[in-house]
Amino acid sequence: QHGLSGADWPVTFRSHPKRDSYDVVIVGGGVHGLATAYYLAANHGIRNVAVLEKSYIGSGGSGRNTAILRSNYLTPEGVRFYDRSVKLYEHLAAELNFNVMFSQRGHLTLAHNDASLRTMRWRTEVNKLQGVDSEVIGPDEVKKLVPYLDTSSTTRYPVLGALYHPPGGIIRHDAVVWGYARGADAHGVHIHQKTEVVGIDVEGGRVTGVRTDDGHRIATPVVVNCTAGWSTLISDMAGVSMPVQTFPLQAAVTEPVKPFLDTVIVSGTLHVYVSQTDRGELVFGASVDPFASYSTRGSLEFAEGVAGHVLELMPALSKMRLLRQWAGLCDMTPDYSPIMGPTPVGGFYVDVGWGTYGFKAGPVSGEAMADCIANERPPEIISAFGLDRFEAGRLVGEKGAAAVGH
Ligand code: PYC
Repeated sequence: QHGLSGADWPVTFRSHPKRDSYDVVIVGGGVHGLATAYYLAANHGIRNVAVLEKSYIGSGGSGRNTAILRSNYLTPEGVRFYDRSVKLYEHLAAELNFNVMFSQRGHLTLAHNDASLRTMRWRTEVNKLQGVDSEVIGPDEVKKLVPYLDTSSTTRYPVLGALYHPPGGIIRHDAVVWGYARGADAHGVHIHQKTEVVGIDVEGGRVTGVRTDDGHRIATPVVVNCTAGWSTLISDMAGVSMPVQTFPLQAAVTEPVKPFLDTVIVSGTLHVYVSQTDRGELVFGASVDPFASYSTRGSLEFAEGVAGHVLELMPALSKMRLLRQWAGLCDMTPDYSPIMGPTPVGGFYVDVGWGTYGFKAGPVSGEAMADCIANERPPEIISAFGLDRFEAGRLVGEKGAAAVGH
């Protein structure tokens, strides 16, 4: 008996009445929105900040991902950016005084053909040039790291090698959300759950306020769109159109079993990734669904497909039972890189277009967006990700670094 009932649990963050005005209003209470609020307050002393969340915090992509962290991307801009996130994650438990359970267990992207091996070598070289630990290893080394993986040469898609990325791993995603919420709250940020933004007021080309579904009008000179799934709808309210299409991405977990898998395994060819949580469940993910939709329901096609491909990798799992499955919404951009920074509407900022990479980018996005708002210009680390790159043709192609083909 621990002696605590629910009523005795310490409050993670407080509720407040809404103010009539804030210096900054952040739309979206996931890891991006909460981290932006936290760093605005902690790094820049901007505390009169509201985070508006239409459901409960972490109910979108932050609670629906597969909790994988890594920085083994393809472009120098992407590698530098995601590496800063991994570095922030490494110190996040100490920064927030909250156990986020980051397990840097190593990340393996399997290559089943020559073309994939070539991409893995390319990524390795780009990673090393940016100081990120990645290397291509052969099937024997893969087998040592993952004894249960079928690395025989007789499978349909034999393992020819892998991109091994030791700093990659998994984390407790809810703890990241709660930790940032608690940290932001301690600095005076207001977090308003069950508050949907239904309008953004723009006058003379500048944001002046937001309207919420409970009838409030909140005046503010700065609105930050930190949503996923609804990023185009929120941007449309400010009159800014986004080159984004939204697709569901499904995932599933099994019943818990004794720990046997202490790396993250990804197979782009088989469209599947697998890791084992600290509770012993196996977490499976795949590609986005093949059609644009806002649905967050799981499908039988996904469960069948993922199970079949996992068994091609690890036939010994055939008796395991799936416990649950779910979907999150992925806002795909044309180049698979995010859209971050100011927009043509004064005071309207975006931190959107995360595709399947959003959760892992939470800390660096919060840090960079806070810097961007406080100093009124994008910091170097996100300068390549501006909305204007599509018109200027300066794309940052990260499709080749997707965990699986989409
Ligand atoms: O990019 O590592 C990744 C990833 C895993 C699941 C979705 N995206």
